[in-house]
Amino acid sequence: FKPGKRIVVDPVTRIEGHMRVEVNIDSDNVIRNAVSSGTMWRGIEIILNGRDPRDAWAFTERICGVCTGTHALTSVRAVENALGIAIPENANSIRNIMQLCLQVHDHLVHFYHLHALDWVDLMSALKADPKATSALAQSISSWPLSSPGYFKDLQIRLTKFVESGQLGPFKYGYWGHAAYKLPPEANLMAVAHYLEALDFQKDIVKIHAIYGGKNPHPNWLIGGVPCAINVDGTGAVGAINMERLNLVSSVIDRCIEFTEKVYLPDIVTIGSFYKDWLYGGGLSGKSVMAYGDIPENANDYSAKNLKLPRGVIINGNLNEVLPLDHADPEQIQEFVSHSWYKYDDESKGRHPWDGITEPNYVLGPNARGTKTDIKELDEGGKYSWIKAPRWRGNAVEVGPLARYIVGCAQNKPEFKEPTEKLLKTLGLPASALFSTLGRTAARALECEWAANQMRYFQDKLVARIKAGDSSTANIDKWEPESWPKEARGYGFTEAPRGALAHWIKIKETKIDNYQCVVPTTWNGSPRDPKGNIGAFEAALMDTPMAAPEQPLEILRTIHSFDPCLACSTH
Ligand code: NFC
Repeated sequence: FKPGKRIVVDPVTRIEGHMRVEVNIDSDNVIRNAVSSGTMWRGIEIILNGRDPRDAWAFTERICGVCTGTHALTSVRAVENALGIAIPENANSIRNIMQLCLQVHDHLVHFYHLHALDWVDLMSALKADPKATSALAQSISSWPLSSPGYFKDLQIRLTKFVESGQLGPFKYGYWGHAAYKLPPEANLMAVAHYLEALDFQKDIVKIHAIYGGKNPHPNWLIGGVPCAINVDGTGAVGAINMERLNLVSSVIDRCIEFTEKVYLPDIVTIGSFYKDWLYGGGLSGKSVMAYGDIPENANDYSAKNLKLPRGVIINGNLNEVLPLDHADPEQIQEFVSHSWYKYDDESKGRHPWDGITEPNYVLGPNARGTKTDIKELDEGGKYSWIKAPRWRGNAVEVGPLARYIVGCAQNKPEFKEPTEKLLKTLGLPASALFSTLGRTAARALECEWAANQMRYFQDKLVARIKAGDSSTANIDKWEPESWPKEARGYGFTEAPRGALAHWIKIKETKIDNYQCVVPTTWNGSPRDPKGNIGAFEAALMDTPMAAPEQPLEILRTIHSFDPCLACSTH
């Protein structure tokens, strides 16, 4: 390995989709240049042209099976916005529960199954003392699965698994890497929770299966939700009855308990051993954006009615949260000067209502290799299937950390208090939030918030049903004859990975243009015409690597965003 050499990580694994990272390091092994690329394209925006807008949710939902349902929700909101369709209160509660359920599921799966092994050394767990592991687990939580025998049994199973030589998904981990800091007992406890979360996550998605018919890719509906409520037991139709409502309720209780007794204590324990590793802040201390989501009341998407915060912070000015307007052509624009698409004038960005998606796969003059076997990308030319979205020309970070930063800047106690409490427990200053670890911690805090909000909307739904309201859909404007000749609209959500919006133009009852600007499009964005780098690239800068031929630090920071490349390139 030669200092100064370019390091290529391709594919980046334990993410969704196809991603490549290249970095340059100095002789001191510190990253001085970072390049992130989405290496596969989907073309869903083009597939949508000419189709019935009422079907758009089902196509866009297939952009991704991980953030399953979130594109569908964004899509039905965009069509409802274009056609002026209002939904019933019960539909709003059920949509919120589905979206919050996705947050909880994604955050748990992301932490335990995609990210934890960047901090947890699986092999070191074999050396743990089960008794000491039990004492550690009982000192941090009242979670019942914590006896010495429980950890002993697990260790025996794990040892057999390792001795079999068939490590499966764990085969290529950088076990024993100098950047791992946990003692064996903390590693063993975390491995136990990895397995428990793997088992539990299949129960969480039952909420989607009940309200949306299945998971992944639950069903949605323009004008409401497709599940009918039948609580008196007499009707032939109606999937939602008391037994189903009680099952949803019990899963919600378990989500709250698992987050509070397992996930959050693990974050504190693991975080306490990595307090000195505060790299990876990137854009988070500078420019962040949140659209807001989870409307308290149906049909009002203004900031005051949204339970997740909305606004933009630019250049680290936490004293001013700027307002957002998805319809303003000057605010959100996508650039393609470094993306594999074509515009007439690539020095300019395009607002999504006027967005163009025309593929154009060419490599920059300094790329090495061929189009089908790239050795090194040229970041001076086109190098990614991800477009470069900007807010008033600024690259921004989106996601749970961005939401918590905006919420804290707005002095919202439900975001500020848990954040301050966590920082205090770890003995860290507020600035520590702007880091890889901060991103990981914000996701855990948000998981707890989302689980409790699910309880709130489930109770609200049950109270309305008890009061006699079983309405879940409004079909007044279902027939295209009732639509105007031309219409345009947008819908937005806060997907688990960040701010998501779709823009639609409808002409003669068919889709005339459809554009999605997705969380990982923001975070994984390549450079723009002015050379501004995106959130992934910014977060990798200035990170020292303990052993560059085993790029654990790159994975740690990239994983902290929970990238979804299928979404980003759509
Ligand atoms: Ni796929 Fe996504 C869509 C993304 O919005 N990025 O959280 C959401 O995937 O995971």
